[in-house]
Amino acid sequence: MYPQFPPGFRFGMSTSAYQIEGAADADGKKPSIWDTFTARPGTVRHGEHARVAIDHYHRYAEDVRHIAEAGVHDYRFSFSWPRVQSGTGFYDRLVDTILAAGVRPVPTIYHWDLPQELEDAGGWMNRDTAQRLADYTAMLVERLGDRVRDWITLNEMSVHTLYGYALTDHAPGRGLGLGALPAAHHQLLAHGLAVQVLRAGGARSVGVANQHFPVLPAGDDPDDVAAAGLFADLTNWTFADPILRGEYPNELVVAGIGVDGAQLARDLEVIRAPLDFYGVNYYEPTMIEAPRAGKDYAGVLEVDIPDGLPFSPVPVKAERTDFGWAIVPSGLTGILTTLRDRYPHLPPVVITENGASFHDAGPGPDGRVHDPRRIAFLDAHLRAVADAIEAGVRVDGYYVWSAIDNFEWAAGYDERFGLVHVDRETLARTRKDSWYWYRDLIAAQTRS
Ligand code: IFM
Repeated sequence: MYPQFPPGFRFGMSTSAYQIEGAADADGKKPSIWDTFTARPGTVRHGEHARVAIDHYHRYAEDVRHIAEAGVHDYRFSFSWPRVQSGTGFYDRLVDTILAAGVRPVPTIYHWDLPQELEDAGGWMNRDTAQRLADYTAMLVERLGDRVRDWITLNEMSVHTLYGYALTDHAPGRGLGLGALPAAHHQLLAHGLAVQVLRAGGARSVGVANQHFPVLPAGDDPDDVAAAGLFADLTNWTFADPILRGEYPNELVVAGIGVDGAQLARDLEVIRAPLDFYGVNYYEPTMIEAPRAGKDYAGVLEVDIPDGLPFSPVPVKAERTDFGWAIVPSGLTGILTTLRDRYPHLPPVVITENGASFHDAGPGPDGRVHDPRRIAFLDAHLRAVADAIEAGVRVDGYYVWSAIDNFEWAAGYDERFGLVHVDRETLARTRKDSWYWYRDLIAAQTRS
């Protein structure tokens, strides 16, 4: 009944610090770019913010129980860089609690919440921020490396660059267009420097979490095919090629990052350091065409791409989540086989995020949260992973995004990705039907 995976396959759940912790000022924490961004009117749906979020900072013990009792092997969370600047006390408690529950902590070092003071010094447009991330990584290793052995460097550098630096939809909301490419290079450099620090600190496994999706040309017209190719370069391959084959995918990107030849070669040597696993976050494919004069492309993606660029997104014909994202499980098989074909030295893959937002109502009279569409989504995507394994891709694990309903960035709290429901008034947690389904799926695996 349940999809089956090879022995040793690791099931997990994912979250990130800013989306769940709240406690915005606890421990003397200074603001991150998301604290600044959400305080600006008009940036987040309904004017919501994450000063309290789901109060994980105070309720972490209960949240870890919800995670561990599902029987997962791994829990992927992230560190808040500005919180760590004033100490790791909260993370000491969190890591100890995760380990005591028999779960392996797999933290992400950076999931988009840059300290505001670093943004004031140029943020990811400033090369020095890469070194600052390496220093912060060293602090984490020193304080937590005795208990945390498995690490993810950065989350979705592509989305952070595109939404936060190229567009204005996410913090820091710079709107630099293609001028944002240096922010991509500096995050990649930060990744490479962090890998060096983690290796020196005796890490057991090191990976990265990149968002990937198939980019489908809208038709056979060569202009559409070229437009889709460029879009794929900018969104997928700019962030994977440097890591997995030590080069950028095209000259436009090389020109955009603006680093001279000799320096670029040295940087790429750092960025291409071998990894133990490659994290893939998958949500939906994108369909692209060459822009047609006078056609309105607004509202196709969650963010609008400005006019004047040589590609435009068009809707993928598919059923949709309540967030409006196309449900295409075969896209996950497709991107996994594409990665395998593109990179002869692809390390084992872990699906570090996959999931769906449905606007689940709170518990009904039976006390349950019924989310059959999430169960169908997860089942179909896990089968798509099994298909990729069958096709010869080595996939070692799968983490659901997300363990628990949380702050979905500019979309606020309407978008619920969790296996556990959170009541917005009381913050009470209720396991959804999908939580029970995931628990039973894990228990139903043949482990030998
Ligand atoms: O909530 C985000 C997460 O922070 C990064 N990956 C995509 C998720 C859903 O949008």
